[in-house]
Amino acid sequence: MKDKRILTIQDISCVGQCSLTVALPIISACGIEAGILPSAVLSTHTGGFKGYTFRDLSGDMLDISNHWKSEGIQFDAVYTGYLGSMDQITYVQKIMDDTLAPGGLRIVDPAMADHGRLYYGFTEEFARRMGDLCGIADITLPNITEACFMTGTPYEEEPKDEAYVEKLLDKVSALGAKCVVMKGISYEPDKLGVAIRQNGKTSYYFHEKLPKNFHGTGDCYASAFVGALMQGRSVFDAAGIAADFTVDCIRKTMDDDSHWYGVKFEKALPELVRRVNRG
Ligand code: PXL
Repeated sequence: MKDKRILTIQDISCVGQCSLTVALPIISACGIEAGILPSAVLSTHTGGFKGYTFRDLSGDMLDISNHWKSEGIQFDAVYTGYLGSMDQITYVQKIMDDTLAPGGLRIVDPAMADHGRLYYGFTEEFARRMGDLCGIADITLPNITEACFMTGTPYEEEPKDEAYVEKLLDKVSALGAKCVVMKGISYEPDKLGVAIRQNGKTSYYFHEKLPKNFHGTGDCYASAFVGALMQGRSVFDAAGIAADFTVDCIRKTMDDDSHWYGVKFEKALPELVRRVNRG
């Protein structure tokens, strides 16, 4: 049997438990080979550390993928996360065209914003450009904030109103994305969930809402989703497995106040592996 191989393109934040330092171990733990294309190297992520270093690797991205092309290396999916510039978005579009195997999936997590605000260094123009990348995606995984920025929609924290969520899903779908997995939906006080828009229909997966938020949970979510999907789970099942994994990551972290910068996803991997391999 030919096993699946994916490529993930995002930065390396050396410390901080996000982007490639979580994507690679999580996808590998799911039993899927992961090639990586680091778009930048930072000493830490940008959310709460001061004075971090930033080495832009944009200039290497096409050289790396051209080498793969010359070697005939292809991937069953390309999954993108945090990207540092609009040029990188352009390069990613070409790298997807050049390296995807026939039928390969474009999976775009527009990791750039949360809780109504863009991450440090991003502009509204960048957000609209990210909307173009989501527009060519087979599956995109925005949170509510990212969906709002990409579609020019006023932001509502944890919208209670189903009509608002449906409208937002319509707008992200109108960008061109074939399937949208939107995170951060809450219609009841102690439940949080994801809305999945596929083939014009919306389904929901709800889970317990924990009282704390952490950096990097979007990356844990997207990585577990990719791992489960590439192991043959449906989009709906993968969205649920990824949600439960992310809740478990938060639960295993929230009592340790010294661990403010990310989640202890390592502790939640054994259960993820069991779930992904169960039938
Ligand atoms: O988790 C998203 C992320 C990835 N990479 C970098 C970040 C962040 C979030 O702040 O700063 C560099």
